[in-house]
Amino acid sequence: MIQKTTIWKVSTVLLGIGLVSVLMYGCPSQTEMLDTGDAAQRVYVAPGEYDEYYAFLSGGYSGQLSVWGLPSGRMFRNIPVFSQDPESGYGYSEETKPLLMTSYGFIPWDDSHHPELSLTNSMPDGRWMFINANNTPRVARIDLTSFETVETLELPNTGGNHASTFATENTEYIIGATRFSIPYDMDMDVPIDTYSENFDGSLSFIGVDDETGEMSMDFQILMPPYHYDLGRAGKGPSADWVFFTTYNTEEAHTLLEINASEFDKDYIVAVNWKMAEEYVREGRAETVPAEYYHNMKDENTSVAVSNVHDEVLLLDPRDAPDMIYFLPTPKSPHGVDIDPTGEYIVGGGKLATVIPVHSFSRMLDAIDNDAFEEIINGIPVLEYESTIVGEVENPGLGPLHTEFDGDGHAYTSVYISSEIVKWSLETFEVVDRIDSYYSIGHLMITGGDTPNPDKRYMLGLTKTSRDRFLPTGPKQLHPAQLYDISGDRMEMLLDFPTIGEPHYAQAIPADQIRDNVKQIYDLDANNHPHAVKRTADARVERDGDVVRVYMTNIRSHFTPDNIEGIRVGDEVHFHLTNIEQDWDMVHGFAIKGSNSAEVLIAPGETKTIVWHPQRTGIFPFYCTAFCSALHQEMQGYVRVSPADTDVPLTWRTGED
Ligand SMILES: [Cu+2]
Repeated sequence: MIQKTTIWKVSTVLLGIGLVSVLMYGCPSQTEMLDTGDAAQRVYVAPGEYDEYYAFLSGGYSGQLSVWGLPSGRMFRNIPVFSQDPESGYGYSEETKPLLMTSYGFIPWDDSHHPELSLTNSMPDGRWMFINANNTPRVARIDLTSFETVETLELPNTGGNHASTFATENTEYIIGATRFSIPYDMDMDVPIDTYSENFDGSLSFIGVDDETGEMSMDFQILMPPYHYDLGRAGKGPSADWVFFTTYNTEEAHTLLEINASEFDKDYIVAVNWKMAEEYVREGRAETVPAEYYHNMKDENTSVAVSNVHDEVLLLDPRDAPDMIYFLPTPKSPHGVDIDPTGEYIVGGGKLATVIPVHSFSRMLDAIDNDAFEEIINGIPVLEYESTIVGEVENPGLGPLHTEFDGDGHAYTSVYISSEIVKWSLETFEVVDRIDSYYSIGHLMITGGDTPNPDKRYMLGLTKTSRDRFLPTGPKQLHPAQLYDISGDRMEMLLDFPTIGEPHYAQAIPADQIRDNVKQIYDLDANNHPHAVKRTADARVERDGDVVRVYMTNIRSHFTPDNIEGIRVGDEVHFHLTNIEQDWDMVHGFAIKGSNSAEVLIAPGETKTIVWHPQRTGIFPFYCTAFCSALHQEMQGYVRVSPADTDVPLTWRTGED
């Protein structure tokens, strides 16, 4: 009975919202329709020409990161990060499998959300890309010379890492936070209704080595058991600070749709990370047990290696004064975004009727004046009026994320009324609005989260496509829409399909990356322990049940290509070295009955597939990448004999 009443309440609330939206907003605004020839010209990149920007779109539930050109909307590559990849063999090859290791074992698939380019002076420097795994909390680093995932780091004491990845001004830290509060003590088995006593929140500060990019779990901050949604680092005057949004300050653990929407305001958390770092260096953090994996590709061997850590530094705000504050913000805010000057902190109150804008300088004054409403677990709550500097009226229904054009305007995606609103950072008034198709989540402006945006393009990442494309079954794709924002009015240029469900994107001028992109792996620098660099060194070795095939690949043969003396029950390691040194001369390897799929090997690289032959017989293997006119001839055979066979181990290529 109670449940039914509650469900009624939800429906009434939603009906109310719908009604209000119709009354307030009437029909959706008319899309500014460009002359289609004009729009086509603005996105047209002639065959053989390059795009101006690389754009990186998260894959959402595909766990990947895809790379696109702007303005053309052409896809270049899908980079596997938190998921095995049936195209490249990432997560199947022995060299890459450790990157998917966690304290919960090998996880072949996760949910990737927010890509972040590494920063120097708050500007993208084109070195690395970071992205979070939302489900089993992790962050990953992608090397932008190879466009490959080279490192993953698990976040302990975290239940869902959504507020990640966002970088401080010189990538000193990548931040993360628990989306769902959970008991901080590992594996704690308690009734869920002891939420308030036993559950905690946490913020994570992941250090990044300036030279190598290597990440480390530097410290965490203990937080009240709220939910932490998104984050951003400050810039300019606010560069020493990072900001997170909270929801569920009600501390509900059931029916959150209602129970986490009771309060008028939740909080934006402001953390002085430099001060936090000092406190940690002074020894104010406590060492607490934790179990988490750190996996990284070894630069020398190119083999990823896992390390397990068993403790983490935890800073309690009660032991760290003047470091962290709550800014009351209506209502269950989602995005928190900092304008190019570093002065404005914009909340995306997804249930709020206004877009609240806090002032960083007023925040500092409020702290100086002790303008506190209360103190929660050592964290002062600043008075709303003391920090707020504007409320954007009539912003549409369900504001989520904001980026900036560097020309005095902010652009906020609005989910329920399915539009983007452009508003002035001077008057806090809406100056333009445009429909999105449909139900927009994040938006991204070229450089729109930096101190120096390019007032060029805006990409809207929408949740449903409905009637926009040829239908392909009940599930619709999640499209991206490209807008020109160089003029006074926003203009839609292009609508294109994406991979998975992009939750955020980052873009960088192509010339910051293009010339640094690797074309081959240098064979001389290949220090893989099982590499063979000359066909003459190719061989097969047996050690008990383990057989190692040291095989070279070059147009158009494998060496060796006939192998006999393999036994049922063996564990066969195919160590494949592509000894080509030409760009794009990729070979692949697949053998019948292998459950490891196939693997692609770039020029100069060594990759390993493990095969467990379960039956006797002749097993063909072949190159899966079309590499030459005689690609079809790039093949071989393995003979598998019974476990007790006396067939000797032999291998050859071409000899009688
Ligand atoms: Cu080939």
